[in-house]
Formats: sequence, structure tokens, C-alpha cells
Amino acid sequence: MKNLILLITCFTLFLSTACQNNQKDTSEKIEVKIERTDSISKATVTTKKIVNGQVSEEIQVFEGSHQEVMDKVALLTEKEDNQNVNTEKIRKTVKRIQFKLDPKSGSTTEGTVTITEEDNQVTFEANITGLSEGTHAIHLHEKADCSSDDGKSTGGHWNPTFENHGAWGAEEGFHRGDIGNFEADASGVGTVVFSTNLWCLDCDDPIKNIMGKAVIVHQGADDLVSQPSGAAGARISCAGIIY
Ligand SMILES: [Cu+2]
Ligand SMILES: [Zn+2]
Repeated sequence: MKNLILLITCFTLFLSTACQNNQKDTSEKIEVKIERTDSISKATVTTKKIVNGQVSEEIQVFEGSHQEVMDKVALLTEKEDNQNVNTEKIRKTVKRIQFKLDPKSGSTTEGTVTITEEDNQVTFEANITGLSEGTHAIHLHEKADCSSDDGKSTGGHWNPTFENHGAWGAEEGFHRGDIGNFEADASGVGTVVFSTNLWCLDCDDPIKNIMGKAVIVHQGADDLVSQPSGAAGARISCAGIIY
């Protein structure tokens, strides 16, 4: 886990308006930002109030175990709920995790992956260096275990729906880990941006949850046909999606 930069950010937004009996023109916005690492969580709670055009802002910071921090945040937001009887509330949560890809199979291929979930849509972004120029495959594999030198400790493609390997979205079937191919330029740099509502980050649905899976970059291209994994060659970079 040493090469894992881990950050999960949950961003919650409440927008409330005071009850109609109150003659004051009052609005209130609470933003909760939670940053989480292996050992500690930190919540930054910003409360912005506008009363008759006067703006005031209060910032509170809590640190501790994830449970302690979430309990404090819940207390604070519940209290606010009780104070405003007729409130209109907008709530939004964004989860983000960021980690490093490590070289495998004697390569120098590495990179950074950022995965964000917002409005039930997961966006996967990878910036990869040390590639040979041309087409490379990238997949999610079954297990967040990059311990072996060849990356095979991650198992096969993540395939919770038991379908055949294929192009993402193919009618004949595809693995939920079949991200596909990307191009590396002459300087060995490649970028992958992929977005789907078939994944989630740390939810309870085993067919959607990508936590505990691995990201694998291959030396070759995925032919999108060969079973079980597209004949994409050696596994040259690896990361576990874990925290
Ligand atoms: Cu693969
Ligand atoms: Zn596959």
C-alpha cells in the first residue's frame, strides 16, 4: 500500500431556506468536505448564512477516526435540519479516490489514476508515462493485489456479470472491467478518460462496486475478440483500487 496516494472526498451540500413565517430573508448553505486516508479522516464543515443580505461564514474542522468524524458531521447536519422546519434541501455527494500505477514485468510504465463518482456516474482518468508509442489495453482485473512481478496476482478481468470478453457496451457481452484501448504518443505518454454509470465507488452492489479491483495496463492492444482477455500481452503497470 506504500505507493497509494489515497484521498476520498465526500462533498455534501445543503441549501436551506428558513420557514415562511419568519419575516427575515434567510438562507443557509452547509458544505461538508471529508478527506480520508488509511489512518485518519478530516472533515471541513463550512456554514454560510445570509440574513437580510448580511453574509457570515463559519468553518469547523474535525479530525480523528472515520467513524468519529462522520458522527460529528451527522450531529451537526441533523441539528441544522431541526432548526429549519420548512427547508428546501439539496444534497450532493462526490467521492474521489486517487492512486499510483506501479511498473510491472520489467517496464518503466507508471502513472496516476483518479476515480470520481458524482450523480451515479463514475469517471476514471489515468495519466500514464513510460509507454511504447502506439495502442495499449487497460482493464480492471479481479483483485487489488499487485504483489507479483508480472501483475498476474490481480487475476483475470473483473467480470461480475459472467459475460464474454468484448468491447465496452457490446451487445454480445463484455466484462465490467473491459475499459478498452488507448494511444500512447511518441514520448510514451497516454491519457485515458472513461465514464460510466455501470460502476460505483464503494457501494453495496457487487456488480457495480470497483473497490477491491485492480487497474492493469498492457504492453499490447486488446483485440476485443479473443477470450478471455483480448490477447493484450504482458501486464506492464498495476494498481489496486483499495483504501
Ligand atoms: Cu487486462
Ligand atoms: Zn475482458
